[in-house]
Amino acid sequence: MQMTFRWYGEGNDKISLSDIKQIPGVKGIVWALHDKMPGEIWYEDEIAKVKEQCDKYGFNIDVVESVNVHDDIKIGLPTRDKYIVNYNITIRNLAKFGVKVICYNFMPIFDWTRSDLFHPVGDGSTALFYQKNMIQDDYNAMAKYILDFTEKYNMSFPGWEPERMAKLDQLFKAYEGVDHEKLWANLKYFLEGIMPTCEEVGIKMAIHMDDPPWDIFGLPRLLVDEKSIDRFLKMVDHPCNCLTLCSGSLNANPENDVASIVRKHCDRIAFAHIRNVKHFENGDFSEASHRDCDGDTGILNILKAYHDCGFDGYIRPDHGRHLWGEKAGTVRPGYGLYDRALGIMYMNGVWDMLDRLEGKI
Ligand SMILES: [Mn+2]
Repeated sequence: MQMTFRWYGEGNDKISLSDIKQIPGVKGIVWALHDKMPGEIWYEDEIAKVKEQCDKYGFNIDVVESVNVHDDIKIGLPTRDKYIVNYNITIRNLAKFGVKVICYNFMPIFDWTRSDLFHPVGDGSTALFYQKNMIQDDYNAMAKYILDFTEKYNMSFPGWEPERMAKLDQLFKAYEGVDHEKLWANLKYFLEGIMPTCEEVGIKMAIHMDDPPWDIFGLPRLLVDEKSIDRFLKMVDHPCNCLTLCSGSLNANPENDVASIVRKHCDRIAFAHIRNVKHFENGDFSEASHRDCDGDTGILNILKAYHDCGFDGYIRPDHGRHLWGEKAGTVRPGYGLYDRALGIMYMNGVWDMLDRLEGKI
């Protein structure tokens, strides 16, 4: 495995590359141009700037998360072809700077969704929290909670661009008639439009699981369980059509056995997100530390599965809790420094021991 750490960029992240350099074993920065709207081309000079910043610390920029997909592609409008052309140009530009994996998602309108960004865990720390009965019918109330937060603290979240969120009712109208089958067809059309470029320049497209893995506000969600992952990989059976297997997103549904999905599809997992989730009986869930016993996701089984498969792809700790003074306004929700660094050390520890038991180190 190749350990990475997500970073939101100079001036957009309170965590510095120098901070990240001090976490043992981090080889690469998972990055993006966060001021880009979905559908815009990423230009070479903009990419070169990030590469230069990361080069100074010896970090690779092999993984981008995310190049967001324009709504017209997801809806299947005639204008999608223009945005697919732009996407291909961005893929080519990224490849010129050594990028190997592009993480993206295909969720209609909303990206990851939570009802509380700083929920007390019980030990003095806070974490992202999903209260099931809060995310039912009123999408405007949920969007308002997120947008008020981003405005108050002057930050933007990928997938929650205020420009898009301002037109929520219009967006919902545009997605009318886009049911699961239509969305699958639109995803296939998109992938078939970019696979030749990916093959030519050696980039893997790695779709992120839907978070949470079920329909919300009547919008279809596709990448939700083993069956849907099987369908996705078969639908476009190409070595560049890969997964960002997010253990936390999948395990928000406790029925999902992430370790067995790892064993089944390891060769098509380009990027692994490791995150632990704690479930409550009423269907709510909270994010937890990466330590296996702090949640229900089965982190040890998942890491063992990756190790058994000889996984040499990219991996990163996903969301962490907020610790030691990290709070709203000082930290991006889920993306503090400390708990993700602890998560890396936990993963390093497990991985090193598995290597040792096999005599590899
Ligand atoms: Mn994830």
